[in-house]
Order: sequence, then structure tokens, then C-alpha cells
Amino acid sequence: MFNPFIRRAPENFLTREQIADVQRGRRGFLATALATAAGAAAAQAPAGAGDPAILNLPGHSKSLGQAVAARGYGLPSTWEKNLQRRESPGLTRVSQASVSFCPLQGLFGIITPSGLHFERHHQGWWDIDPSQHRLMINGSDDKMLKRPMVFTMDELMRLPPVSRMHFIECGANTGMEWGNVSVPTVQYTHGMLSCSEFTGVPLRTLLEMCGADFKRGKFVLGEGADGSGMTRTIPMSLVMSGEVLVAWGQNGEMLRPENGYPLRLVVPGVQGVSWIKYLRRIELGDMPYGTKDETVHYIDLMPDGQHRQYTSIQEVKSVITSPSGGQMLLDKGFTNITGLAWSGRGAIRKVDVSVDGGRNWRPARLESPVLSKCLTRFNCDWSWDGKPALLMSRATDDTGQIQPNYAELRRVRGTRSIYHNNAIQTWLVEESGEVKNVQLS
Ligand SMILES: Nc1nc2c(c(=O)[nH]1)N[C@H]1C(S)=C(S)[C@@H](COP(=O)(O)O)O[C@H]1N2
Ligand SMILES: [Mo]
Repeated sequence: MFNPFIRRAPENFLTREQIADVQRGRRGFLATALATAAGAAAAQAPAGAGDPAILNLPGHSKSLGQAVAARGYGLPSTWEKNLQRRESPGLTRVSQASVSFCPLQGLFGIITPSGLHFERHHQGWWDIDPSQHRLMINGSDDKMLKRPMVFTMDELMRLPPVSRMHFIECGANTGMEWGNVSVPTVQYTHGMLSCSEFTGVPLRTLLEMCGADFKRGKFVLGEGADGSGMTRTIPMSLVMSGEVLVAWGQNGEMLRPENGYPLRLVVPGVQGVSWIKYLRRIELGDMPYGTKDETVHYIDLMPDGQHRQYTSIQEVKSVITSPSGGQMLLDKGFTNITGLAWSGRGAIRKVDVSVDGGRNWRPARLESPVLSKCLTRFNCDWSWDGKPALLMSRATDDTGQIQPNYAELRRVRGTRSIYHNNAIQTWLVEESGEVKNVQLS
């Protein structure tokens, strides 16, 4: 991945040999820069003229390029092939019930390219024939709905659609870091996070078509068509707001198979597990369903040994994506600090950045658009003096919630949880330029 100031880790993090290589390169880079500056001053030559590559016309400037539609569906440059979603080695026993993490360190702006969207499957993914797919809507008893219905994809896609940009974060994101530092890069600490423009029809519209009794119906159950029997209870307050979508579109095209093609639930602000993929059934009921994925999974282990259930909102959180663990600063001087902030409760109001481990903070620039329950990109100017630095970001949302540090979070939640870790992340920049994952006590 190309960035003039930061050497990207070719794999997940740099080996000793690669670090030595970068350090040699940095001295080379400095020498070239100095020679160029001296040459420019003497001969008034344009900047960069000391670099022979600019003086030789390369082959691609002198001959014919490739034809249009040589690829019917475009692909990223071959030079970007290290930008991949990856499995964390040893995290799960089988890759069908696993996670691939999104390479946040290599992305710009807020939209996740669909091919790099993180994946979480409990029983593997499928490429389901949309002409055979059905969505059933029924009630928990005969009176919940006047007309239980079964929709084909054609019938759903005839309805008036809406398109909205939202983040999805697995409740287990950053879950490996509860007790101590355990993984080296932002891809593994925060990569169960992605953001897309989703297109679909509000679930509320479908329930209205079925003649739902909105006084008795207090919860819906969503069910997926894969082997995992993924079922989650969603409170009607979220559905009635019109935010919950039955979606087929993702970033302007149909959902990718890995992300639930041809139909998934979009439940803005709520942990990923409720975003049922391969959605085949919605049931309207009057109480929470207490399914396996809400009674024994996706629950919070508290310090007193009790479990907390149904804490499904993803609280305010942020992370610096670059510089981040496994990267290496090539040189002192100007370095852009960039990252992402989000909240399941609304829009981001403010992100503060510290380069000294939280002693001093200054506001980062929030880049537009700043949308509710969507990723927000922030940037912050920094001049690295070549000394060790501790980089942190702290987000505040428009309900006034502020992201906690690890000491604050652990005081309430303990250290043995898996889910819902929204603590402030710290990256240590060493004198060598190497960036490492650390936690401050
Ligand atoms: N049918 C079905 N839906 C599912 C899952 C699943 O395994 N099967 N995993 C859930 C979990 S835990 C998460 S975090 C999100 C992940 O969505 P993604 O794979 O599109 O990133 O899907 C949710 N919906
Ligand atoms: Mo998840």
C-alpha cells in the first residue's frame, strides 16, 4: 500500500530484517532529499529533479495501454495486493466459524470497499440463488399480524427503497484486548468494523403491509438461512424509528455473498450479530426470545461473575488507523495522524488526539460527512521529533458520551469480558519509528 511517509507492513507486521531494511532505506531517503535540496538551490531545477526516474520516459508513456472492458468487473492494482482481509492465526478452530479482519490501516475516508468488508460467519458463507430466496413475516400468535406474508426478492425490490450509510461492528471487536495487549495491528484490534451505504426497505414498511399490531408487538426476531440458526431479538422501538432495514444493496451493488446475499438486516448502532445475513424470516412477538446467541453468547461477564444480557448498542469509540501497530515512520517531521470514530447512539461530536499518552489533548479535524451511526474520519497534524510518543484518540458523541480509558472501563467491567470493549487505544512510536500496540495502566 502506498504512502510516502509510512512504510506499510508487507504482511501483518514487520520482521527484524524488514525493519533493518527500512532503516537503511530511511538513510537513503534522507540522502536523496538532501542532495535534491542542494541541487535545486544551485541550478534552480524543479523539486525532484535529483531523482533520475523522472528524467527517463517509462514504457507506459511511450506505448499503447490496455483495452476498455479488458476486465468486465474491475480489480485493485496489483501493487495493492498486500491489502487483504485476514484471519487472526489461532483464533478459531475452523475457518467456517471464524472472522476475517478488515485492513483499517490501509483505508481512506469512511466507506469500506465491499471486497475488504470484515466477515463473521458461524457456519460458513453461501452464494444463495436469489430467485429461490424467500422472506417470511409471521406473528408469534394468530393475532400479531393480520396477514402473514412470504416475499420473493422481486416483490421486495419493487418497494420504495432508501439508502443509508452506517457502520457495522461485531460486539467482539477489540475483545482480545480486555486483559492485556494480545495482537499487534489495528487490523486485529479493531478490524471487525466496516462501513457501507446500504439500500433496502424499512422493516417497518413490511410489518405495516402485514397489518402488524404495533401495540402488542414489542419485539421482532430475525432468522438467517445459513446453518448457524442465527436468531436475534430486536426491540420494536428501533424498528418503529424506520432505521432498521431489510437490505439487498451494499455500496451501489447487490450485497456480497460473504455479507449476506441476497438479503440482510441492517440494525444501525447495534452490534453486528443482530444484522442477520441470508435473512429468511421475521417474527413479531411480545417478549424477548432468549435465543442461544443472546443468552450464552454476546453477553458481558461482569467483575462479580454475573452476566449482563442484551447490551447491544455499540458505545462511542475511536481508533487511530495510521500510524498504527506494525507500521513504521520513515522520517521525523510532518506526519498526518488519521483514524475513525463512531457511536451506536448517534453522530460523533468531537475527537481529541494525544501524542503524550493522554497528558495533553487537542481536537482533531472531523472530515465530512459526519453522519449518525456511521464512521467519521478524523485527521490531525503532527510533527514527529524522533522521540518516543504515545498516540491516542478519544471520541465524544452527540449524546455527550465520552470514550473511556482502560482503567475507567475495567473499574466497571473487569478484565474477563469478550464483548463491548470501547476503550481508548494507545500506539507507541519508538525512536526507531516502529509503532507498537501498548496499554497504559
Ligand atoms: N445468518 C447469519 N447472520 C449473521 C452471522 C452469521 O453467522 N449468520 N453472523 C453475525 C455476526 S456475529 C456479525 S458480527 C455480522 C457480520 O457481518 P459481516 O460478515 O457482513 O461482516 O453478521 C451477523 N449475522
Ligand atoms: Mo459478531
